[in-house]
Amino acid sequence: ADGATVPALVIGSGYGGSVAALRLAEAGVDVHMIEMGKAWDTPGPDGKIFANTTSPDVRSYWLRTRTKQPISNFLGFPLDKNVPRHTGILDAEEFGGIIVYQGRGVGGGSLVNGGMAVTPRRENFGAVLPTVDAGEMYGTYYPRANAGLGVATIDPDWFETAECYQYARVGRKHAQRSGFGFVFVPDVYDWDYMEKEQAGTVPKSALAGEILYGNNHGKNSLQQTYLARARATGRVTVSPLHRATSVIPAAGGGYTVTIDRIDTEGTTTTTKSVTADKVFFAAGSVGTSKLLVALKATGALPRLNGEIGKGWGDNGNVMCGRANHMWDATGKLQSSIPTAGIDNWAAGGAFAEVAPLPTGIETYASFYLSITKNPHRAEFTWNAAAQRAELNWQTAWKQPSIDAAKTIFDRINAKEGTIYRTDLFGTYKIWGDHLTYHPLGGAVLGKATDNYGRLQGYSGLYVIDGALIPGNTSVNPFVTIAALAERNIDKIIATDL
Ligand code: FAE
Repeated sequence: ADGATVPALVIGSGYGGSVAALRLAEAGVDVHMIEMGKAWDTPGPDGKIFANTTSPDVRSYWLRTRTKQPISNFLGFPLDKNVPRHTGILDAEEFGGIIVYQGRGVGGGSLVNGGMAVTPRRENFGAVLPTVDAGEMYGTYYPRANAGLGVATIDPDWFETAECYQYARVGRKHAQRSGFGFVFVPDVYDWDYMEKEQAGTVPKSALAGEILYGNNHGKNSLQQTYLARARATGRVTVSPLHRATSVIPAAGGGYTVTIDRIDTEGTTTTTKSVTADKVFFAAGSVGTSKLLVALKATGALPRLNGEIGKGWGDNGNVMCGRANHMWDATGKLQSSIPTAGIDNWAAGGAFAEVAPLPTGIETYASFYLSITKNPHRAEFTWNAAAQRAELNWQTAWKQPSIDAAKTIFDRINAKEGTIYRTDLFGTYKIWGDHLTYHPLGGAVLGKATDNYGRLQGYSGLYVIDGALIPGNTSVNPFVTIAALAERNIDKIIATDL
């Protein structure tokens, strides 16, 4: 309510925010979470909460009038279409040189993502978070996060026979024939449920191609895990369609947070202010960075240091497709949840997921999302004239990622006598180099904050999301975001409450 006072306010309900809310509540602290997206707990007119990937609708995009599908073309046909403007689930946020895809709603990115839950190899961790004790992370916090998220690996015997993973077996065969390391990618999807989908005994989600706009069954998003446990404490309240716009020191201590209540067309209906002893920025790498650069530049929080907005990276995301021979059919039925990975990080700086193309027809295509070692880091700055934060990423900065991905796919193409697909991202375009799903950084641990996420210059203000991680995790990021949040909140509860 307007004018209320709360002990802890969490801005954003993704991984960082959900971990913080649960652990604070367990420690006896009342927590209020605000989330600018919808609750995603009510079915639409079709009886389903979430839209299907093959038929995006009003639910699918955050305040756009036309869809912005990551794969924009197929066999020469553009796929995008007009939709009514709505606070939909997937934000395709456009900056100058990159589109950053993000989840919007209670559960943040966990609503839209593929659930791939990968812990980085320990030998790579020093490059991911150089100031963090790896022993503690691998001994305590990665296991805690994996357990809390419900991470599991596919039954390898089932993998060998499941029709829906023919595409992944083809991906494995090609990787191994070229001498690359093959790994199963763990996931938060309920593998028993998926086996039942394949057997035809339950309603389908992964096998109905659901991904990007939410999964109606099977996926353990944060709504089913951390947030469910947080709510069960009775100490956590969540306000959807509430957007934080300002945080300033309050006269009597703590911070006053200004919050816009928005309707489902994105229009502000009321503005409230709440005072909190402690404020946790958990709006995601982009959301937290945008808020902090604005608050520093406009004089709301002038003592934030010069590292605010810096150290942002795209986790080296780049996509491509390959055209297989007719004897390497990838299957009409493809699980939307990837489970196969090609690890060429040590030699070539690339970790590639064998991704689905769930079109319902045989495409003879193999499709991949690569995570690569890309040295470029961008910065958010405040444009006072336009009253908005801008990001200076350049599209050409994807070249090191393309080069790294080519260490895998040029070799596979040479071995198999195959070529790249050129029809997925436009006309005669091989590389999907226009986007990231994995924004990281902008308020880097040990730079903009201390080594536990406490913002420099202000006690009681914390960053606890992907903004802390300096641009790359060598694998998919959410397990690392959750594990780092577990580590930091442990310290904050022990010393700051
Ligand atoms: P995030 O989950 O983005 O949560 C931030 C929340 O804050 C969002 O719900 C926002 O709506 C909300 N918010 C923003 N600004 C405000 C504001 N001013 N006021 C109130 N609320 C606000 O942050 N990662 C993996 O590890 N494996 C995958 O398989 C994977 N697949 C992905 C697929 C897609 C399509 C996408 C988009 C991402 C994928 N990711 C994947 C990335 C992963 O979802 C992402 O790293 C995490 O969600 C980031 O977690 P944070 O807690 O930082």
